[in-house]
Amino acid sequence: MTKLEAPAGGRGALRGTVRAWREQGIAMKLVQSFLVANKVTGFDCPGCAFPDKPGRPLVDSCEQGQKAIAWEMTRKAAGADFFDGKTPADLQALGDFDLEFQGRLTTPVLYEAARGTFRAIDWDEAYAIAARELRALDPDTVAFYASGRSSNEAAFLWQLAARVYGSPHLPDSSNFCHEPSGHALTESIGTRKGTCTLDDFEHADLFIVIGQNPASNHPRMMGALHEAKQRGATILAINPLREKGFTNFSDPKDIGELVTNRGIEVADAVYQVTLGGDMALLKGVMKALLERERGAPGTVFDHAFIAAHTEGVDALLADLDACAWTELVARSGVTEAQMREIADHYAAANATMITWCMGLTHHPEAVATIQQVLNLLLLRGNIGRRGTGAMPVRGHSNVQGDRTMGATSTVTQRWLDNLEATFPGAPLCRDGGRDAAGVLDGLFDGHMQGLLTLGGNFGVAAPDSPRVLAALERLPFTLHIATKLNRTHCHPGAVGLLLPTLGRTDRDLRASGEQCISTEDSSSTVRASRGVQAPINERQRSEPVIVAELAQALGCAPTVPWDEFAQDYAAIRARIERCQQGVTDGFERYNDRLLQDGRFALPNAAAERQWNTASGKARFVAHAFDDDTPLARARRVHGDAVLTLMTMRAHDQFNTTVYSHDDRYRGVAGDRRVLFANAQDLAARGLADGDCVDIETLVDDGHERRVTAFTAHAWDIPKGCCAAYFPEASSLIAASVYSAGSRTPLYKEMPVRVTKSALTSA
Ligand SMILES: Nc1nc2c(c(=O)[nH]1)N[C@H]1C(S)=C(S)[C@@H](COP(=O)(O)OP(=O)(O)OC[C@H]3O[C@@H](n4cnc5c(=O)[nH]c(N)nc54)[C@H](O)[C@@H]3O)O[C@H]1N2
Ligand SMILES: Nc1nc2c(c(=O)[nH]1)N[C@H]1C(S)=C(S)[C@@H](COP(=O)(O)OP(=O)(O)OC[C@H]3O[C@@H](n4cnc5c(=O)[nH]c(N)nc54)[C@H](O)[C@@H]3O)O[C@H]1N2
Ligand SMILES: [Mo]
Repeated sequence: MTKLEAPAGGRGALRGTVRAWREQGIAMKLVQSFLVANKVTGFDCPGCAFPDKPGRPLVDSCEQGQKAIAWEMTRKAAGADFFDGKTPADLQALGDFDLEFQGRLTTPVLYEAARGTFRAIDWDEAYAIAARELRALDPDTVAFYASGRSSNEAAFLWQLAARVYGSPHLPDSSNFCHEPSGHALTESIGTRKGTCTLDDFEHADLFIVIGQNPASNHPRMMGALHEAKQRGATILAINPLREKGFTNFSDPKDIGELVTNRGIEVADAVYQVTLGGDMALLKGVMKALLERERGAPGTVFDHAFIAAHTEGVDALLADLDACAWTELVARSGVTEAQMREIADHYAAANATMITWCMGLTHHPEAVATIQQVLNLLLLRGNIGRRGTGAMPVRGHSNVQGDRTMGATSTVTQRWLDNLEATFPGAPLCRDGGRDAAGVLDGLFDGHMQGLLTLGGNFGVAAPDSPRVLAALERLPFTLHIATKLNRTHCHPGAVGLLLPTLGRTDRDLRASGEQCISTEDSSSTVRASRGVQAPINERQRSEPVIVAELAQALGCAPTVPWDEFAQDYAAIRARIERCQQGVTDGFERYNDRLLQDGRFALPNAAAERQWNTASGKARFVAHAFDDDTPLARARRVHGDAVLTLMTMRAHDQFNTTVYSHDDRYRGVAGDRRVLFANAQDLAARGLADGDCVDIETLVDDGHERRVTAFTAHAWDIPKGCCAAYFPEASSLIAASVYSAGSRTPLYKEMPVRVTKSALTSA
């Protein structure tokens, strides 16, 4: 069926790009930005964190990147005229799309509950108010959230400012995202980061893409897969949905496909696993491999690698022996034959890469499941060889770099020692801090008193969004540094500041000249990024400048050269280099290499087969199934009434930023309040395609969660599973249940009940 339709990518992607620019009122920027996005001389695309290829001719950003760029480069502005006299209720009345559509923020804005309205103020007043409010609070009640859009330089200053102020609470968007990947990788192979580079994409002969929709969320990865497919590689997708990028994709860079408007089937097969069924599926694949190995010893497992480099294989094999096929089939929703087929492909491949994204991380057993991915790779020595490896494909363009810069609640003692040595005389909070889940607890129980954010949309991205937004209004103080207005900003504390920042695409001129910042992608390449467009308004300041000036106004650490940092970001990088000694290898001559070559790669020990685990070996980690997940508990109480809900992205959004109400690749237009469900599940509830439904969460924690008037779509999704878009369905996600070990919200495994609505869909 899909063959006759326009492919994903291709002409549609080019049309989408042109439309994105036109909507922002920008003519002819297209060509220029295509030329400079992700080029050595230009800026790092503010979209996803997939690595870019230096020296690639002409086009190396994608439709989705171009949307993110156009959205940021808009000449529309929300300034004093827009804010003065408005109440929070006025702003809350606007939809998410309309809030951001106001354009770029251009002036500091203050909200005071005593007045009840917002008003534009100048920077000095903003810093003075921030300093006054922060001094009045106990630092232990203040959190500093970072989204992954900022730069290494801003993230470094952010964590430094928090710690000298006295707060260790540095929640970040990673807590909502790839947190379980970091946990699993660290325990299993001694690195927090993925082991693959673009070179591996060019040399793998099997790709297993799990829980990821790259056509919408990492289109440059689709380009890499498309190339791999054309040179004969096998690509397997494990996903409850037959995402269109897998079944029919045309690379917009392929002129032939563009002319014919024909795509290719990029994936050789899509295995439609049930939501949360991946651990069982991966165990099934390994069980099949074990059986093959026993039938013909030495032909499947890489015994030399296992003996020299790993520990724990016996416990894993014992676990596989103990699992019955019937159980693995029931839990995964795929057949034994399908699991054996994946095993056959895997055994036949010389070099395998496995990539994954939120389909694995937003689940209760996320860490355990990702460790099965690593177990599978280790069995055939598929880490540390060309064309092999484990790749958690990161979300935000600099989410990995923010972590490398210590902007997170858990850092090593060595990092804190280095900070102290680099900034003698600066008082530094060395306590362990709250992650996002800890901050949410503190917001609900009244412990937290202040929230500062460096980008992001905390109150909407978090689980239980309505409760979080209400809790933010109860805080004495909130401060947000942002490019555009979003819903979190509409719920200020008693005193609320909104500070307008430059983005990636904006030229950044300081006393020492034009500045560059740096970012780190999913393959640990650090690159320079320079804006190309004059800022829309001279009042906007860059993130490093805002954070440095804020910290200076606060006056906690006069020995830190905040002013120097604000004038010359090379001075920040010089300190970063010192602080990375013994923490992250590869930052030597940070400034020189960045300026000379535009980029450099950080080494990855596991990719060199050096395992920074306690034993010095890579570890096979066996896990039993957990039968006490929120889903299992709901099933025990509500039986077949329970469906498993995942919240996911449409093609036309970047996280909480919604570009349009269409999802071109899923054939949905003009409506985001939709529920994708299996036709049999709908029928069992007396429902049919097109019906108007209500959805209610079945987590027994004393809170009711319900959305109404969603339109049901009968969909090709495994029985028992359903899907809706985030943020429209975000209020259904409970902030009382998290994934084991990493405390990531269960955005893709909420037990829900679906019923006919008394209302009619919009
Ligand atoms: N254009 C664009 N690009 C983006 C983003 C964006 O919003 N827009 N967001 C960025 C960010 S921060 C991130 S983290 C990434 C997100 O990138 P993705 O992880 O691709 O995004 P989601 O829409 O959350 O999609 C999850 C995918 O996992 C599948 N899935 C869900 N549950 C399961 C499961 O239990 N098992 C398996 N095997 N599959 C499952 C879903 O069907 C879907 O295909 O993209 C980044 N890039
Ligand atoms: N239900 C549900 N919820 C989810 C998810 C899900 O799949 N389902 N996914 C989760 C994931 S993977 C993630 S990563 C989080 C994302 O959570 P966040 O990172 O908190 O949210 P974003 O929507 O990416 O933030 C968008 C805002 O960032 C600001 N911004 C954009 N660019 C810049 C910049 O350069 N500088 C600054 N200072 N601000 C900027 C703009 O004001 C914009 O409105 O959401 C999580 N929430
Ligand atoms: Mo993410």
